[in-house]
Amino acid sequence: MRTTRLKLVSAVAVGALILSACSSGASPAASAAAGASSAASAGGGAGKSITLMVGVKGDPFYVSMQCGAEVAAKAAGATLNVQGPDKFDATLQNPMLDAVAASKPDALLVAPNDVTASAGPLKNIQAAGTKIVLVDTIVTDPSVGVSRIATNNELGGEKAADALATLGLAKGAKVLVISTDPGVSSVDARVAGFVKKAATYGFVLVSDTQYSHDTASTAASVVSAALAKDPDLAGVFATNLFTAQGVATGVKQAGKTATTKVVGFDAGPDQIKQLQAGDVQALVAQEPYAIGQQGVEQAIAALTGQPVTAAIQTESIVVTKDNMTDPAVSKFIYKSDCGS
Ligand code: T6T
Repeated sequence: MRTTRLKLVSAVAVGALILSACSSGASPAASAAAGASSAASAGGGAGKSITLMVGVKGDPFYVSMQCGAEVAAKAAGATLNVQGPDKFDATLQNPMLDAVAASKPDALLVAPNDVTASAGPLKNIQAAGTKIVLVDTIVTDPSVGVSRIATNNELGGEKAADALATLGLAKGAKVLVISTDPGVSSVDARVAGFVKKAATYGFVLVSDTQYSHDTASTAASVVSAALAKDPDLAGVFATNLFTAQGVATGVKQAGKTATTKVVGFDAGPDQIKQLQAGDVQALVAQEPYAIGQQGVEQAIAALTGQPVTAAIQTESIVVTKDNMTDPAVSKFIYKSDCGS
């Protein structure tokens, strides 16, 4: 089962929340809402302009999302323009969103950088008639977006705690969470899920959540300071790609790889190399390609009067050195470009 979705079929039953589980084989798009996928694949988006505003440029998670969005846009006959800030930072993304408002695309797929700070620019864009689909991250204001598509991040955080338990951490084991920044919906939910599940195992958090600002070198410094303070730190949960890469590097540099287990989120090519090398023990991989593909399909559905799915939750899977070559798992590994 790859995609679980919460459906709000707005056209016929506003307010009716339907929980359903769908399974798909080869293509995540196959499990998209029927109206959305048929409108998109039949060229139903011919002539429509779509902008994808990613959370940050050059991140393999968003590269994979772009690849999925490109395929869906091409199938629909729509144009896709991709943009993103150099850092995951609302003060950089918001001016770009203001520029999108001026260009008035038919639809905007966006991964907002902050649950509150991103809301104003998005409301302006929406008020001008652009259909917004939130992909990966959200804003707190529920009025923004016709559809929201993201990993079940809280469940992903729980899986990270489960992975540490599988790696042998038991009651009393000291653990630390290193995230990016507070106010990012995706990673905040992962932290919440992890903390909740870690408590059920009796893990002991050595401090409040620490922050990397989405920078690997900062994550490495944070974990090395934590190891200096708590040399018996048994596990670290790093909530996203660059944080996980930096934590694995920091633990290795401290000579603690044998005793401090690292579980990260995401599955970029460099993370997979770290997994192979034994510098990180498990990764919770998402489905960014599916998020991009379904994002375009929902946008086109909204633009063509088809039923729109208000909330779609995509899957995650725990990748380890042992299972990473299994095709059912390796298909979750992210792309560094759309040709790979
Ligand atoms: O983990 C992803 C994404 O889901 C999150 O919102 C931000 O960080 C990533 O892009 C990975 O770097």
